[in-house]
Amino acid sequence: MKREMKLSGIKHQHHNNSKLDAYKEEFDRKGCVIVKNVFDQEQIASLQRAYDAAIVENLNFYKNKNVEMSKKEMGIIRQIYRYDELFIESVVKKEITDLVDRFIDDDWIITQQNGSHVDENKNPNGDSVGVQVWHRDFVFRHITTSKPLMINILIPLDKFTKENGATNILPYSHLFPEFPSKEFVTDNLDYAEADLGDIVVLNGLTYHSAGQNLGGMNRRSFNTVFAVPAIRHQVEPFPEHPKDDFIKKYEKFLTAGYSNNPSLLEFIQERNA
Ligand SMILES: O=C(O)CCC(=O)C(=O)O
Repeated sequence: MKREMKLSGIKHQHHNNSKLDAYKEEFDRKGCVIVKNVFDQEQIASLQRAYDAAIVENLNFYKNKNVEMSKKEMGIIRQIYRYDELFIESVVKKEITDLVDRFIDDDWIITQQNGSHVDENKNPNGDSVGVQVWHRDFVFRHITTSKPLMINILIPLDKFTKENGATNILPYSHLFPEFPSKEFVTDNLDYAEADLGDIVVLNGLTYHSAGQNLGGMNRRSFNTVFAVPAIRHQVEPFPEHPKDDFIKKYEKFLTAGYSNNPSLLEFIQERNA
């Protein structure tokens, strides 16, 4: 039997008119939401193949570079769309851009897109490959905002389960500037358990961490960060050697016409426009 909801002393109540409204309400209140069935199995299979190839290409890329890779960098494929356009193509489809338009409610650009995989952890007390550090994607910011300035969308390329390292999320943490105590985190974290085809959407201020993978299988995903254009790109947005019409196709999503460093005259002209 469905229990009737009774209210008392409430003059204002939020109402949703569509499924997207309902997702947005959950996102606004909790700082996170899992949106179901955004990708079909064929799209996921292509992304899985592209991801496996990107792991190899990424290792090759760093092989002869004189750069020290910290442990925290393991399991991350920075600017994954450099290796395959499919990654950026898959997040600029209407279903995703409509959601981002709605959730950010402002101009936005893609400031980062990183692969993130957590390999099986053979040592339950230690870390394995993967970003198992608590953080906000809006890094170093101990603030709250009345509207999201940044959101990030994690796309699972393997089913996310508690056992295989589903992202650990601290719901409502976008509403508090500081990171809570160890006890609070342990008692209140949620596991973003998601099926293939689902996407995990977080406010850029929501604290999260990749989970420990004790599940006997690797867990792949990629994370795209969308932010108002006042926020910098993590790295120069265009790959060193972009393929044919990459810039033409994706400039709109990567810069939205905002130049990172307008000249003084361009700046004044933009203000007059
Ligand atoms: O892979 C994950 O579960 C989390 C990834 C992540 O935290 C990030 O890309 O910012």
